[in-house]
Amino acid sequence: MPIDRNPIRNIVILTGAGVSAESGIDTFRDANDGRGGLWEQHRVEDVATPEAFARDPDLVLRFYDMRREAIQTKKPNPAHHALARLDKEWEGQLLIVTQNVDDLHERAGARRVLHMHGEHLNAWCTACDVRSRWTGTLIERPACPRCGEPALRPDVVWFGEMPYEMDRIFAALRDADLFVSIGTSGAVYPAAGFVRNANELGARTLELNLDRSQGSHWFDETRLGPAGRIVPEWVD
Ligand code: BV8
Repeated sequence: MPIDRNPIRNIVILTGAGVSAESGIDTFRDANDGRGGLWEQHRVEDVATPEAFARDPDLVLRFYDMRREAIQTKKPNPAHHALARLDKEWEGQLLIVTQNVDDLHERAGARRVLHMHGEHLNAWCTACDVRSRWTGTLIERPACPRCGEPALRPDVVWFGEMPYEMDRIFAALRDADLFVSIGTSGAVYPAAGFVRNANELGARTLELNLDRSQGSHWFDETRLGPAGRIVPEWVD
């Protein structure tokens, strides 16, 4: 059943790895496929940290080079396209806050997108602190396009680092009449806590997910199924 559009003016949508799963991008923690968020037998939480980068930069750069290359062969799925349609049509405030570092929301045509955990297709120079679009690899320590130093790291928020644009996210939550969470396990904070902020601020809360998440009990409503089907059903 589509959104009840009358009392809703302002929407915040949080997406996680599950919205890109049907595009062929692995999720992090799907226990039901037995991987449990492993990469080369490393837990993501152990690779996606500044400490891991300091300890074994080649391992971390290889992890991101492999994923940066992989996403460029993937395409948006019906969930991304439905959210892009909603973004285009919605006259009130709308913000897609994504934990994902792929660019599939944008490639589907969404414009009001905020990458709170950074973007695979950017590199961040630790020498001059400038971020540049980067589709190549980093393992060979290429020169920063701005300062020329071989000091580029993935522009991705690691565990223990502050997610991007938190002020903008909380401002959107304060205005929201509806908070929708799509394809996230509710395992990682502060994103996993947004539903509680939304509840306290008086918004209605809806979860669209393949399985119940760690935060399902905080939502007014949970609809289960693949995002490629249940997101267009919700939007259209
Ligand atoms: C911070 C970038 C503070 C890297 C990522 C104890 C308690 C509470 C918090 C903490 C704690 N100990 C430590 C913390 C903080 C920590 C945290 O939350 N840790 C967890 C593990 C407990 N958080 C942080 O460190 C954050 N920073 O807190 O900073 C601070 C304060 C002051 C100063 C400095 C700092 C930073 C967190 C960001 C980490 N970076 N990503 C990368 O991508 O490589 S997190 C990583 O997990 C990804 O971004 C991912 O998006 C995110 C969340 O995962 P999900 O997107 O939910 O994906 P997941 O696989 O888990 O779930 C997929 C879901 O989809 C499932 O539910 C599945 O059912 C569903 N699904 C699957 N297929 C489909 C589907 N749904 C629909 N359709 C389908 N087809």
